[in-house]
Amino acid sequence: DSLTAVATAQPYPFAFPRGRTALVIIDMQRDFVEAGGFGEALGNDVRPLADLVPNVKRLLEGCRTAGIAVVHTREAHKPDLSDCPPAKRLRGNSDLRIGDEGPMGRILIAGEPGNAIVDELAPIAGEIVIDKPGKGAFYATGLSEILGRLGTTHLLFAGVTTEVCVQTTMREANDRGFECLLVEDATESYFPAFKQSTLDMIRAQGAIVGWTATIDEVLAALQ
Ligand code: C5J
Repeated sequence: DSLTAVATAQPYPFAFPRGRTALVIIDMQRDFVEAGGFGEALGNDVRPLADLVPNVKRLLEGCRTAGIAVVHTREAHKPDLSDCPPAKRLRGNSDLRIGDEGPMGRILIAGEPGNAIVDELAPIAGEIVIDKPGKGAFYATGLSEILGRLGTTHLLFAGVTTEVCVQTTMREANDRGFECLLVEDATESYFPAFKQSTLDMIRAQGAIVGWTATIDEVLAALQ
C-alpha cells in the first residue's frame, strides 16, 4: 500500500511510503559471518558478525510481516573470476585469496557453500537476490532496474560490513536518488570504531547520506 510510515530516526524522523520501500540486506553470507570464510581469512574475528544474525532476523521478519519488499545481496564472483579484477584478487597479504579453496569451498565464488546466505536469513520465494562482484550492490548488477520496476523510492539497509559493502551501497543508492536509512543494530563491522564512525558520518550535515534508526524504531513505524 502507499501509506506513509514515519520512524523516529537520526538526525530527524524518516518518512517512508510502505509500498515504495525495500529492505536491503547486504552480504549476510557464510564467507563473512562464519569461521573459515573470507572475513576470517583476512584476519578478522567473525564473532560480532555472527552475533548480529538474530537482530537482522528480527528486522527481516518484521518487514516481511509488514509487506516490505526484501533484497538480499551476496558478494560473489563467477567461477572463472572474469568479474574479479586482479586489483581486488591480489589485495592484502592473506594466504587465502578470492577463488582459492577454503574450508567452505572456493572463497567468494557463486554457488560455493561459503557464499550462501546464513540459514537463519535465507531468502524466501518472491524476495530478490543480487550477486554483486563489487562492494557496492549497484555496480555491475541489475539492482537499479529491478528497483525501478518495483517503483521503489526508499531503502532500509542492514547487513555487513557497515563501513565497506553497506556504506558503499548506501552511497551509490543516495546518488541514484533513493532516500536511505541504515538500521543501527542490524549492521556490524569487524571494527567497532568504524561502525560508529560510519553511523556518525552518514547522518551528519542533516542526513548527508541518509538516516539511522534502531530496529525497534523501524518496526514501531510499521505497526
Ligand atoms: C567486505 C563486505 N568487507 N560485505 N565485504 O569485504 O563488506
